[in-house]
Amino acid sequence: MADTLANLLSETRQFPPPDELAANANVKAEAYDRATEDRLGFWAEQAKRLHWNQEWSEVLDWSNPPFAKWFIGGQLNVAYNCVDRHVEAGRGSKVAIYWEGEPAGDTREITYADLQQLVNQAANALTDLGVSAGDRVAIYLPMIPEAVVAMLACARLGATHSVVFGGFSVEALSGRIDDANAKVVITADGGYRRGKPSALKPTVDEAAERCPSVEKVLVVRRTGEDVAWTEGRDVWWHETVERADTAHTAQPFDAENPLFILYTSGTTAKPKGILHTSGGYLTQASWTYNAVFDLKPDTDVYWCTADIGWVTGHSYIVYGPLSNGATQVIYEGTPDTPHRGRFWEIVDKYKVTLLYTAPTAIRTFMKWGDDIPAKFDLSSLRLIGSVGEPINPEAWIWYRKNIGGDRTPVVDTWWQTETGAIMISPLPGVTSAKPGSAMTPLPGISADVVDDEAKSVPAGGGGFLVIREPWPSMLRTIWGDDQRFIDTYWSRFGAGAGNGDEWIYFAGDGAKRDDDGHLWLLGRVDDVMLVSGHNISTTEVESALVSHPKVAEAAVVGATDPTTTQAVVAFVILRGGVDDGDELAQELRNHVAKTIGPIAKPRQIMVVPELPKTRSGKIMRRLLRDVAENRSLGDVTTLQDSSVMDLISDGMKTGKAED
Ligand code: 6R9
Repeated sequence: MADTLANLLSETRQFPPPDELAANANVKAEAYDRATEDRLGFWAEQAKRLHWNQEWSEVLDWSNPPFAKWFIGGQLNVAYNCVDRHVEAGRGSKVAIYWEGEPAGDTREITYADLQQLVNQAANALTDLGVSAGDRVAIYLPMIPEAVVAMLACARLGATHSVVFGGFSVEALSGRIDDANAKVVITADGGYRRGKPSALKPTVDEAAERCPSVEKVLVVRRTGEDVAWTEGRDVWWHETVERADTAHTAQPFDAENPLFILYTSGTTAKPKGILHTSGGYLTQASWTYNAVFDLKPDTDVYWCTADIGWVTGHSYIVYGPLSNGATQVIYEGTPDTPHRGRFWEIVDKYKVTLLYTAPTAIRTFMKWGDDIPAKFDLSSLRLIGSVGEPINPEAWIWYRKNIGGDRTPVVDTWWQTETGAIMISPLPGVTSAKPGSAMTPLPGISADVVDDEAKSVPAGGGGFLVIREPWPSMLRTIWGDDQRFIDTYWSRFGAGAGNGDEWIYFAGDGAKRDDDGHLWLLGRVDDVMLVSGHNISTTEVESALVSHPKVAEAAVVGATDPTTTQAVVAFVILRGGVDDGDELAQELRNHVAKTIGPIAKPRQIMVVPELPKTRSGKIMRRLLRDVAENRSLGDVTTLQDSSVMDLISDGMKTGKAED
């Protein structure tokens, strides 16, 4: 990418916070000034929202960059902070989790007192299985309460959990177990997906055979289907955890004690084990949850639709909400089971007030049609959030209007597995949000958009998104590979690149700063297209396509082109009820030219039924590039549904999509 990124799309709509929300907001505008004046003091103040057994002596140790330590000498127990302290404060009978299984009527209600007992039992059972502080435990479970319990039980013992998406292959699972040298794997016989039981245990059995570190496999009975059993290694959850003592005393651990490893899929062969520790991580996960979702613990019902195997599930299902004593919904299944209104039925049923989901889901709902959410009462919602990808302005507007009743703020939250918690987002009681913009860094976060030489780009400019100062929930390293940590995140700019003494974090996203100084995320810089000497972000062309009334979703890639270096190739999914007529491709090409300029006009447009996505819903553009350049497909192990690629390649071969 050259020093700037073309700034093509302009957006003038803006939505101020509702008066009542602004008046009662947990975090007000003054927080920005306070954090700017004294960043470390600001974070120390947020850390005090937690219970510490031993206070820290120093907020940040940045003497050995890029290896940070936060809250030096401080001691706490993460699980105690998420569970016990609420019970001790008299809130034991408050519901922590309304769990909704995929099969109709399969529900559980778990109070904070219940959760405390469950976590204590699991901690006792894990201790019996030989787990102690510092050990790694792999968790490969469906979206059932035991997943939350297992994570908290590890945290309680000072052990490190590594959650792997239920649904990843033997290859992916064994690679992750092996890399972390996990001693115990916690799994289930299976889970429910699209109305059918889907087995998990056979994958674990095969993976465990390849992983000599695995001593025990703890199995939750969820579907009741038959499973193979290895005596001496396998134990049932209901025969151990559910029979264990419900009392357990939590020990305090050092603020820098490892809390979890989470593998990012990445594009290269070997996944990166992102390491997060305890005190700083919990401080930022907890404070951002309170600030960005404006949680009122006595009245709010929160629902995050992410899977627990994604960082969003870690920070905004487990650690953020529970450390704040929230009441939340957890749903096991898919949005279309047994019907396409399932999400809205759940919002209506539990009177959800705060909803957090992903652009990929929002665009799917757009595709399914406005009439589906319209059938349900969504008036309980007071704030809705988005995470995972840039949200196209039109999808943002659709979300606000059809889900938020044209009333609720929308918070578009930018962050990464590596950042641990939200970094750039509106504050719902302060910010007048623009559709498609994550707006400004949160108080205490120093994000910037820079050119090739790490100089801030002026208003109206585009470039690389970087973070200039360490933050509490930052990754501490890549598990077992400090050098790769330095090479991957710290060697593009600043001291790590041999320029000056400022350590600058760069994790691969492009962004632009608009005339008001607000930030717009433009996707991964690896995806930026070079067309006739212009750097064009895939996000902007996709947003232009989605702004056409017939398009629900679009994925754009740059394919090698003999005359323009790269040419824009677009894959589009149409909105419900729209016909794929002969004129459509030309109409869409013209629409892009009109919205953002002729330079971005796609060479080719393909109408497709689905797009290749990772399990967290991110479009795998790499595979689309393979298709667009007629190559055989690269690594597909993290693909959600491999049959979509056949559909797309077939369409490409028939040439149907060419205009
Ligand atoms: C939380 C999560 C991180 C990457 C990140 C960026 C993209 C996430 C975004 C967003 C634009 C947002 N991303 N949120 N892009 N706007 N609000 O998604 O973590 O799975 O590690 O992905 O996702 O490209 O770099 P992770």
